Amino acid sequence: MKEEIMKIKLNKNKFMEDYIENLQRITLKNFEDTSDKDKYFALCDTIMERINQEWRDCKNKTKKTKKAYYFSAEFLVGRSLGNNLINLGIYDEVKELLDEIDIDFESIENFEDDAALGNGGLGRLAACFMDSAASQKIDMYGYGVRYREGLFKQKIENGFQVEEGDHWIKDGDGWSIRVESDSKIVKFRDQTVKAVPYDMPMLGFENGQVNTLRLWQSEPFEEFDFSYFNNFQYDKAVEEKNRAEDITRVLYPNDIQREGKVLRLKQQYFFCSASIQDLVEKYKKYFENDLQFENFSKYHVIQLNDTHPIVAIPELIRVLVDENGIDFDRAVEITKKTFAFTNHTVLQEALETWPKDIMLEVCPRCFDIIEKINDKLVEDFKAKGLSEEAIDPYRIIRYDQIRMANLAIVMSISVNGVAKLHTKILKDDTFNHWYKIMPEKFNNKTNGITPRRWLVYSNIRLSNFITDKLGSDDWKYDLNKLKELEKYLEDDKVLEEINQIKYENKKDLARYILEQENIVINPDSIFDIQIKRIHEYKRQHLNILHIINLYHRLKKNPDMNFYPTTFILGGKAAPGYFRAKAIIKLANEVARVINKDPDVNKKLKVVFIENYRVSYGEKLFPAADISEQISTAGKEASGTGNMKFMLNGALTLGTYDGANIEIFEKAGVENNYIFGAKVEELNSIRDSYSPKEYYHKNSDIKDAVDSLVSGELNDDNSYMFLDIYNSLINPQGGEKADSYFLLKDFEDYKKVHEKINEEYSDRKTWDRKALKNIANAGYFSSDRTILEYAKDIWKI
Ligand code: 26V
Repeated sequence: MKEEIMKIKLNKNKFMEDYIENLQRITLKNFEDTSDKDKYFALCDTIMERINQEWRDCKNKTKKTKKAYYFSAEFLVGRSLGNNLINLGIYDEVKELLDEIDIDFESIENFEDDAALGNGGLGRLAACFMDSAASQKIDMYGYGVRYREGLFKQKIENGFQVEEGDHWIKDGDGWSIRVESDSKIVKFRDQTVKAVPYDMPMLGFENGQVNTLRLWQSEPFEEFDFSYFNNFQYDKAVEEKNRAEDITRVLYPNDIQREGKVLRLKQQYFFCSASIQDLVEKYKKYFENDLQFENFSKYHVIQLNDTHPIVAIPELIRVLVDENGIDFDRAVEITKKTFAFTNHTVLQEALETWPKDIMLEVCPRCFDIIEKINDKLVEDFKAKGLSEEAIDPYRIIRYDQIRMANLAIVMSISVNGVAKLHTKILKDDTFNHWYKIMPEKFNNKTNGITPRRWLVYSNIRLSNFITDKLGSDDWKYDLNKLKELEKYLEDDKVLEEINQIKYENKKDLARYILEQENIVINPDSIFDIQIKRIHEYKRQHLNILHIINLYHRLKKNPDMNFYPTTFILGGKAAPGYFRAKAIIKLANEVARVINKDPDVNKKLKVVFIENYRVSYGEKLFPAADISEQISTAGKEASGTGNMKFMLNGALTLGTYDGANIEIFEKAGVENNYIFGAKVEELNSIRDSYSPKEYYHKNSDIKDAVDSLVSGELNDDNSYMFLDIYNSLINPQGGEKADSYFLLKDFEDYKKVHEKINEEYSDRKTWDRKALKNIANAGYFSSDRTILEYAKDIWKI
């Protein structure tokens, strides 16, 4: 492995010369008159110039080889500058060079807006996969949407979430190349637009590989427009322009919750159509003799990231049949060998279905094709003697709704879940009917994270420590090598170093939080962190109810044995998800009350991070002592934040859910904190569960829940706290009480917190547990995950 590595040799003088030259050229200014922002963009330019040759070489040498295509409506890339420098192996050198001309790298870095082209886990996973594929020299292209506005920016006003637009490219985009000549025409029933690709280089880690992330932007189809201009119909022309640009104007901010909007399906069809056209066009160019597309599936495998890109399936059939004269049945056969499908959630509200009339309004031909596939499927089942009723769960179209997952399962070579437990639930439950008739399609690919961004770049102290202790940086290429750190488990000096690194990281975070949130926190306290999208199933309100109860107990009993703790929460709520917004208001209100109370605020602090995002995460993960992963068992498909915490030496406080289970397995249950009911138990009590019983029997639960409506906490007459209260013990309008089992798990959660609080003072034991977690995080590298996809599914 290592021999192949072509660390780009940095010719320092040349780099500096180019940089200053670029800076002055793009600004038409002398060096001393340029701004920090100019300096940031000139640095992007200089790096893009340096990788251009390798990028072209990679594109050229893979023209006629089998490639994987990762189709995803979301790529949550975050910032690229630091990461690209790390992957090029020139981070330190460039930092030093800039230093020589009095440019502070960190301050320039802040001029880069996050590319927040995703909601959460699913989008960030796609970005980690891009990094890992390039780092493992796997030829994988990403295909997606270039949203003009990324995920909204979150402002906290008087404790409430307020959303603001995120026009992330308003000052330019240093990391994309607009490839005008590869533009495609996408036809909707009522509109024709031009899809223009913007290519982002995805750099492998110190290996010379540059893959491509191709994001499509919707623009007016020119000829069409000009006719209006020529006829002086300016308003009409502008209107058409806007209508075209609307398609990729904004990322839908709904994580999990689905929304049946025409524009959303248009986005999906838009990027899938452009991408499929791109593949077919290139295939015809490089394999000009294969007019029958005999070998198409030998050269292409398309991985569908959840249900969002599934419309690519009928689109490939359409292009083959309507535009290339392939027979329908053959086109279906070719297509069936090309696609693979990943599911990312078992929550019913996220499994996409599209009403027939919307599909007809957007891409009528796709509906035709889906209907044909469905008819054939139903016919086959009938031929096998199945009754109408027995066929129902398999139908792709039912009650005029198109069930996208069913379409993908029929038409794919592989269906996978994203953690062991999740895949088991898919097989036993969600897709059990499919599993029964095609078990060979189902497989598990436990998620992972890229160690470059989430350790090498974001936690330099720990990264240097590891290299120092292992005597080389081989672990960056093969994260399993971290296992060798276990030889230091009994080495007091090394454990003390781990302790010191965490402490320095906590001081950094404390400084940053003071700057950003204007809250003073104590780096000597336990940092207990829960950062993720806000959702009832993730149970941030369990965390907050526990904090309320803890506060009351501390207040009543000031001499209580208690290790000072800082609870940090962060995350965005979907703008239309009232209860998730209520949870944010509650967190902020609890923080306000506690932080200003002199009786407790030396021991207890609560922080709600404003606008949690990738670049804030890079500061939070390295500083955590405790990683809160407290979803209701069976609900979190995998989780990936849990892995980032583990890799940075935090201990997991978690339920038996998603990848937590595998984390406990690898690092040892005794080195983490597990609590709560398991899936089997919850399944068996689901119908008889009575949260009121828990409420009446346990005075801590009653104390916490009552505080939602006692007047102690003020929700500014929004009725938000009453809504949370009702959801737990006083359900309205047919809703089930406490459907996420907070009250059932409360007592266990409280106990495990007490255990943590007690055990934290024995720092040597704690640090040993942290080391045990770091040493066993190797499995959770997305390098391992992507290699499994390549070997088991893609066969490349
Ligand atoms: C669904 C929808 C529905 C339509 C509107 C927009 C939208 C946007 C995103 C989603 C995806 C929900 C599924 C998801 O994000 N799952 C998460 O995937 C992570 C990566 O596999 C995994 O770690 C998390 O546990 C899982 O919740």
